[in-house]
Amino acid sequence: MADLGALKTAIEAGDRSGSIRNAGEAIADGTDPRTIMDTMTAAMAEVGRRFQMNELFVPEMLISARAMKEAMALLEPVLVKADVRPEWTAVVGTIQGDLHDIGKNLVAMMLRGANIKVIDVGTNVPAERFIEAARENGASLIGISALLTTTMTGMKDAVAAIRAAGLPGIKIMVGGAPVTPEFANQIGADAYAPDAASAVDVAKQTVAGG
Ligand code: B1M
Repeated sequence: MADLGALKTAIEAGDRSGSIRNAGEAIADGTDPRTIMDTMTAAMAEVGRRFQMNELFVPEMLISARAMKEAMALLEPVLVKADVRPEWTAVVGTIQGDLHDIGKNLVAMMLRGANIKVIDVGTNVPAERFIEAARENGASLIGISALLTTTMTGMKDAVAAIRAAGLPGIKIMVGGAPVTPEFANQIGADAYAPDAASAVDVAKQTVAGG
C-alpha cells in the first residue's frame, strides 16, 4: 500500500530518491493519479507557506521543486492516460535585456507544482515572444519577471504590446525584486506577486477572476 504521507514528506524535505520511490510505489499499486498529483501539489503548497513564513529559503525551495519535478516525470504519462490535464497554461519569462532567471525559475516551478502548465520562454524575452508563446499554447496568463531597474521599465511596453495583440482573456502578472504593486498597477498589469509562493495564489485568483 503506497504511503502518500511519505511522498508529501519527501517532497517537503527535498528528498529526491524518497519522492521518486514513493511516487513510483503509489503508481504501481494503482492509486488514483489525481490523488498522487494532489499530494504533490499539497507538498509544494506547504513548501511555499514555509518560504513565506521564512521557515525555509531559496535553496530548500529549489531542492523541493527538483524532488517534485522528478516524481512528476514518473506521474506525467499516468496522468495523460487518465486524461488528467493541467488546470490552464501560463507563459513565464524574464523581460528583454534581463538575464536574471533564478526567481523566474522558482515562480515557474511553483506554478507547475500547482498543476498549471508552464511554458518557460527563458530570459531576455521581447514582447513578441511572450505573445507568440501565449497564442501558440492558448495561455491564460503571461508572467513577466524583471530584476533590474533598467529593464523593469520595458515591462510597460510589453504589457501594452500584449494588450494590443488582443489575446482573448489573457491576464498579465509581473514580479521581481524592483517591481512594486504600484508599478504593476501603473503599467496596467493585472497582478503583482512579491514571491514565488504567493505567485501561485495570485495567478490562480487572477485567472479565476475572468
Ligand atoms: Co545581477 N543584479 N546583474 N546578476 N544580481 C542584482 C539584481 C542587483 C540588485 C545586484 C546589486 O547591485 N546589488 C543589481 C540590480 C540593481 C538594479 O537594477 N537596481 C544587479 C546588476 C546591476 C547586474 C548586472 C547589470 C551587473 C553587471 O554586469 N554590471 C548584470 C545584468 C545582466 C543582465 O541581466 N543583462 C547582472 C548579472 C547577474 C548574474 C548573471 C551574475 C547573476 C544572474 C544569474 C541568473 O539569474 N542565472 C546575477 C545575480 C545572481 C544577482 C543577485 C545577486 C541575485 C538575484 C537572484 O537570483 N536572487 C542580485 C542581488 C540580490 O538580489 N541580492 C542581482 C534570488 C531570487 C530567488 O530572487 O530574483 O528577486 P528574485 O525572485 C524572487 C522575487 O523577486 C519573485 O519571486 C522570486 C522568489 O521568491 N519574483 C517574481 C521574481 N520574478 C517574479 C515574477 C513573478 C512573480 C514573482 O510573476 C511573473
